[in-house]
Amino acid sequence: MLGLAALLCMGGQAQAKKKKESGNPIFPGWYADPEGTVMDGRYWVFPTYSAPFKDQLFFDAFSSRDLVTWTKHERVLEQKNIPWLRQALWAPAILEKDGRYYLFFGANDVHEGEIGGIGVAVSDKPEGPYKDALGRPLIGEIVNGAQPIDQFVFRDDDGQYYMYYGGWRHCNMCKLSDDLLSIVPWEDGQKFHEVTPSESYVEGPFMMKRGGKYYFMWSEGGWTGPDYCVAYAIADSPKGPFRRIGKILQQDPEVATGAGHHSVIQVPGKDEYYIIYHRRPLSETDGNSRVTCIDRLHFNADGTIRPVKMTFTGVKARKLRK
Ligand code: FUB
Repeated sequence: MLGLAALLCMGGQAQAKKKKESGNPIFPGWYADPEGTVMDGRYWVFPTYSAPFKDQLFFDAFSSRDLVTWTKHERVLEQKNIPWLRQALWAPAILEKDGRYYLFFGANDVHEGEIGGIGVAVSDKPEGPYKDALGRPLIGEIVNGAQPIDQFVFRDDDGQYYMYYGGWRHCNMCKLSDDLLSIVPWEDGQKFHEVTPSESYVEGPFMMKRGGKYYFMWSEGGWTGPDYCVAYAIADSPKGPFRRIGKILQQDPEVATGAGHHSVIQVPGKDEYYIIYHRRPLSETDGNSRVTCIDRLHFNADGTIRPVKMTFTGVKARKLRK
């Protein structure tokens, strides 16, 4: 007869074998604005801790080798390493450059005359700890009506890094220096150019390149409500012009509301894409009740993006090649 321990062990193995899909959400807890990427041979997701502003004083991060099993890295960035953070640590943007890891963040929900805005923290490891690199915001001013939050950093094929950012219905773009710690003015001497793609733009810009075209995406609607969603444009240049094509992610009465503030992971070297986004479970109405989810992002033959089908199952295991 099998002992209890053996039976439990077999149950555990069956459980481990069963998990072939990520499920949605991909990890427990209220987490929003997820930035997904590949670094150091692993998938990573850096989200906002979704809670009252006064409690948003740290970021956790999550890593995975297959998109199915996620490991939590607690407090990769926290208040003790950002002297000027008071509240509302929002919307991480993460990238690796020359063996160092740069974590851009929004802090303080800044308004005119206040200290806050977009900062940058650096670490030698993707899992941190990250430390504020400047001792002050990289962008603390409100230019063209854009609140300095929701930055996304994009590296073009020529090696130039651009930052897109902005809340309050306006989006600005700037060039970053080679060390990613300052802003290089445009040819006309301006530091920021407005690239708001549509009257319906609200926040959460994201840029990616595919087939020589620039895919610009952003969130529309109010993030605390059900109508939050993601729309996109395709352009021939990173500066646009951006013409809104349509929505790619929105609420589904069968699945969730408030789906938005996304990012996209490309499997390196493959024409294979995953959208990482937050949404609100149907049982929830509180603005901060947001969970991080993943689904496939597909393109049509003409290069347009197919509307995302939100699922409860998530995606199948997808290992990265060594
Ligand atoms: O999570 C805080 C804020 O909510 C983000 O900065 C916005 O994009 C919205 O998702």
